[in-house]
Amino acid sequence: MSYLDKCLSHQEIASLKSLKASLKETMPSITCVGLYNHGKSSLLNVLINDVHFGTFKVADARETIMSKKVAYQGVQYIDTPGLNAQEKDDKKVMKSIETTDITLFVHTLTTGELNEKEVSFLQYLERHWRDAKEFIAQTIFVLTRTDQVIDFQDIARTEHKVKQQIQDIFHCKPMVISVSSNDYATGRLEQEDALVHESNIKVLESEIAKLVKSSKHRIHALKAERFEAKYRELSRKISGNIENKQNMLTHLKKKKHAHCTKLQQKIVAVERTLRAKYASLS
Ligand SMILES: Nc1nc2c(ncn2[C@@H]2O[C@H](COP(=O)(O)OP(=O)(O)OP(=O)(O)O)[C@@H](O)[C@H]2O)c(=O)[nH]1
Ligand SMILES: [Mg+2]
Repeated sequence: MSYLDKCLSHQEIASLKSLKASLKETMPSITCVGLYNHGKSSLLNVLINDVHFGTFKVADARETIMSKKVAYQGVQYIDTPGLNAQEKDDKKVMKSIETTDITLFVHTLTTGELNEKEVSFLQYLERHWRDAKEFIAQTIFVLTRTDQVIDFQDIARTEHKVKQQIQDIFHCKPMVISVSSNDYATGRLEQEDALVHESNIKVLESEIAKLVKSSKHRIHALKAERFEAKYRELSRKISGNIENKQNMLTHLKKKKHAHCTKLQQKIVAVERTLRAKYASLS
């Protein structure tokens, strides 16, 4: 067992190794979050070009229970369980947002503006995020199911309301894009370019591409920062350990010295007594 193994736990060594390995990984991550059944998994399928909706499970009921990651064209796409299904899910989603590079906050247009649960989640995020502007800069609010809205003006009205709601919470302008995953998939399958265009997915993809490009440099810097912080923390722990051991050694040396001195004195005393006894015999 090396000295390092004695000073650090398995988890500490594993975490340092994985942070070091992550420096080589330059794949940015995109995470879809939002209330359940609002179209997160459908959108991710479309973004990875799976127009058959087979990769990320889609259903009318609450479907995604575990987070799922899929790598596609140099980007990691992450699906999360719906917000507000269970408290532990909200915590999972919060953690996913903290570690991802780009967030897609998905909301169904047909339900109108953001509801109370979404607003309170965003308020919670605003209170706990290190920098609200940073969150807004890495997030696109995606309004889904434009295909189910009859009056186009309703889309613009809801977009406007949602923007205002987010601005009231974060005090900066968000990016809001309305799309239809279904129209995009149908358009692609039936080769109807007009439907693909109408779905607005291409606009979303081009905004995502801009964020991915700008995030690449930031990602590496952030990973290096996380690795260095861990390295410093563990170095401090090892130095502390060495210092403790040195103090212990000095203490033991002193104890040994005191013990030897006492022993020596006892030997001298015994010798003296024996000599005196021997002299008294002769
Ligand atoms: N018409 C229409 N329906 C959609 C669209 N996107 C998703 N849906 C439907 O909405 C329902 C829920 O979609 P999902 O993609 O499973 O939603 P989700 O947010 O991943 O749901 P959970 O995993 O349960 O949190 C499904 O029936 C989808 O077919 C869309 O753009 N248009
Ligand atoms: Mg899902």
